[in-house]
Amino acid sequence: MTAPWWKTGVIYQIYPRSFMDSDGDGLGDLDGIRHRLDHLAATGLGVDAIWLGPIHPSPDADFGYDVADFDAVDPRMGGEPAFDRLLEAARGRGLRVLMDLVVNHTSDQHAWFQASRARRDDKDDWYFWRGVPPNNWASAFGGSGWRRDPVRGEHYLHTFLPQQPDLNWRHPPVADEIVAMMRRWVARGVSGFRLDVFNCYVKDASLRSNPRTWNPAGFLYPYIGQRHIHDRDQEDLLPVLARMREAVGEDGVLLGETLDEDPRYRLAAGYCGPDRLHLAMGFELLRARWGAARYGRAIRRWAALCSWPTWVLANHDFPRSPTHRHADTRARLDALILLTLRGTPIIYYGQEIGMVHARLARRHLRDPLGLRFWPLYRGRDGARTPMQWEPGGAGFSAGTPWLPISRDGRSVAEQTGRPGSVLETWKAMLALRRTEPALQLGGMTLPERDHAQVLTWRRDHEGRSLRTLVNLSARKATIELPEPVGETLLSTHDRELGPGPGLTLGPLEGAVVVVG
Ligand code: TEU
Repeated sequence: MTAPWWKTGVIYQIYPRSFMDSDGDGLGDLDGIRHRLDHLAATGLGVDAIWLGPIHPSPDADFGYDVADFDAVDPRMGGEPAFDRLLEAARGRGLRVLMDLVVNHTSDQHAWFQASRARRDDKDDWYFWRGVPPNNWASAFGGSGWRRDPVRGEHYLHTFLPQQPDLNWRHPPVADEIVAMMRRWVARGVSGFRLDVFNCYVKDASLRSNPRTWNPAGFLYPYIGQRHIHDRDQEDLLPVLARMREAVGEDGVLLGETLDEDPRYRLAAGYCGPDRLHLAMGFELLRARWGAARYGRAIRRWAALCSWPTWVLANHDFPRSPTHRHADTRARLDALILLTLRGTPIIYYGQEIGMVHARLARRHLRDPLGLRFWPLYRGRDGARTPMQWEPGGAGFSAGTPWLPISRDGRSVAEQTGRPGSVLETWKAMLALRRTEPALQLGGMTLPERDHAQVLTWRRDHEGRSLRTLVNLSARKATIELPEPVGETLLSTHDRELGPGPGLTLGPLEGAVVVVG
């Protein structure tokens, strides 16, 4: 039986506002993405699926994560016609398209919320309405999780911004409508969904307060002053996931993103299974600071939790890699790490050229989190700057980009065809992964003990054994392997590493070799 595409394939995350602008308004759009598909398909990187950040109409309180109409595509993105054109062009290149499903909450401008606050159209119970806040739940974006609505004269729940009221998933018509909407998008050609903070959909039936923690910062930021056990991760979520799983069909995928995937609360991985998610996102590795021991611990922990892990090293909510004197070399090693671990890799746009976190002036910030918590926390915009297609910030838009384009000298054009560039390393690693079933599906053996400098693991499949070796330190490293080393399939230093079993790796050198 052939393995499903979401196991063998590579997913590429696009932040649509920042990938490619086709009409010169400075905002990325779907025709722009369509014009750049050759960069992603077999003619370029050769990924298998693209995960589009939210493309529905949104007032942009949280830049698309506050949806005003789940059945429409934002006209600024090109509307439904542009989406249909993109789906067809992607299909023609063997690319699947996943949508970002943001249904823990809606925009406060959504018709459902407008009707609910006005007690119209049987939408009364589609949100959480109480005369006074019934518990201590806090917003992940600061302050209380309850806001008094002047129209209805009651308080409503918002896990995030007040402009993002939470849907009441215990009210049956909510799940019925969301699942029906999912089916409509699947019928249109969508291959699945990334589920935004899915573990928050269903709350405690009695809306009980969360137990407090003794974190003094909780007085300033109540969200971290409580253990989140009643505002998420409820058993009654599982039947919802089962219905969603059925909605995407045999060939579709559900990629779940939990809010706070901290294993102490709830194992994100535990939400995967034949009647629930296919994949769960884990941020252990993304959160780990650069270094073999820290990366090794993060890999070991997440791999042990998941029957089939996903791996990310960047995304739209976390800082990209910092500017560093070895930034490009590290970006090349990221390719060997992300693309040879057992599981499904998710590449974040720009990683393939080594885009680093942009440090934006306050006047350029758009993210509500950055605007609220600046300068303590400068928000997420630095990880969302426009894709750098050509030198000098050219190639993204004919207009003024919605966020400044980083002028760090990295661009697709400058790196295409240049031996040893970040882009050519990512392309070579992706090509190797496509030709090696051991890298797509093979078992993974981690070393008994982590080496202080070198990350390594072995991948085995049907008698073929490969080993990844990445020296994360800026010093030469020697390592004794448990087996002889054969051909070097990929080297960041363009050399044979073998025959081992003792090997020496140069500073920040990586390789994938045949072993055994
Ligand atoms: O993010 C959930 C989440 O983990 C973030 O709130 C994260 O804690 C925050 O961005 C600080 O890094 C999802 C989306 O990925 C995010 O973009 C949305 O803002 C959020 O949900 C609300 O929909």
